[in-house]
Amino acid sequence: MSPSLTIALTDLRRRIASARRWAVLTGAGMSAESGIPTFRDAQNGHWAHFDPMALASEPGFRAHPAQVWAWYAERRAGVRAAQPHAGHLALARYAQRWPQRLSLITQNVDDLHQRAGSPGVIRLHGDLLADRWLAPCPRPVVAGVPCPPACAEPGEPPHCPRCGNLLRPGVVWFGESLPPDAWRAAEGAVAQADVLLVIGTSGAVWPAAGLAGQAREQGGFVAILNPQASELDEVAHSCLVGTAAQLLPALLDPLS
Ligand code: BV8
Repeated sequence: MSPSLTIALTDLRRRIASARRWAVLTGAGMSAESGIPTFRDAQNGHWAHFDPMALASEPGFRAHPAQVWAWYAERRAGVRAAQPHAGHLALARYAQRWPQRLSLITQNVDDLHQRAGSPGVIRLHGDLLADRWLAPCPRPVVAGVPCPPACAEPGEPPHCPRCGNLLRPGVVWFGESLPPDAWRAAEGAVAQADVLLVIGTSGAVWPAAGLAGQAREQGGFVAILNPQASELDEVAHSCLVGTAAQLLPALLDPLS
């Protein structure tokens, strides 16, 4: 580890140790070392092969339901096969040692933080492993009979046999508002945070990316953990160049 990184880690650890409350915001890079592709990695990022607006949006799903459903099915299989790595576990150990001091906010739609044991994860962009109906059900009960279970044709999204409503992934698509409760919780956590650690995000997706600037404006110390430069570097006080699985145990285990 370079001397400058060691200094930055030591300084950040001291700030976390003296923080009354602090927060973490994670992005796809947090899951990279668990084998889940990020969005922008050129060699294997999801978006290297697809136009996110074409797929991760309601118009995209309505236009190409089978293709979008297949993309999410493939991603779900990848998440189910993945395991939390040392960075997820370090965050969970810290949270268990110091309950109520750390708020964990994620842009990710996988469940790795939860499976690692982190409590109360604030999920800004929903849950990849959940389904919900594409449209509000027009007639949930007909003649006393509730909706029949969804049925699926191979390769097609499941649909209601009575009204044709489609199931869709329980994620927030582009052009959709974030879950109000999650967004309020995230803004509230950042407002109280003496430190915000931003891990594994390019800072390209809003309004989540705005949380870093909000933390800075409110006097919080903003640190970034990322092996590469990001769009948030200019609002950071400190940039730790490295990966989540490498740096989080080094940062947090001495405190846990
Ligand atoms: C909305 C679920 C209101 C779906 C996702 C300004 C304000 C508000 C909105 C906008 C705005 N400007 C533009 C918008 C619109 C849009 C947007 O942000 N567009 C972008 C593309 C410009 N935002 C929205 O639509 C949001 N909704 O604003 O609602 C509204 C409502 C109606 C009408 C108008 C407005 C909704 C956004 C949510 C989209 N859904 N996910 C799915 O997953 O399929 S976003 C999805 O992409 C992820 O959840 C994640 O958030 C994002 C990808 O970003 P990252 O996580 O940063 O990943 P990326 O690959 O980019 O970067 C990885 C990073 O990790 C890199 O920096 C890399 O160096 C690093 N890394 C790699 N390995 C490691 C590592 N780091 C550490 N360790 C490693 N090992």
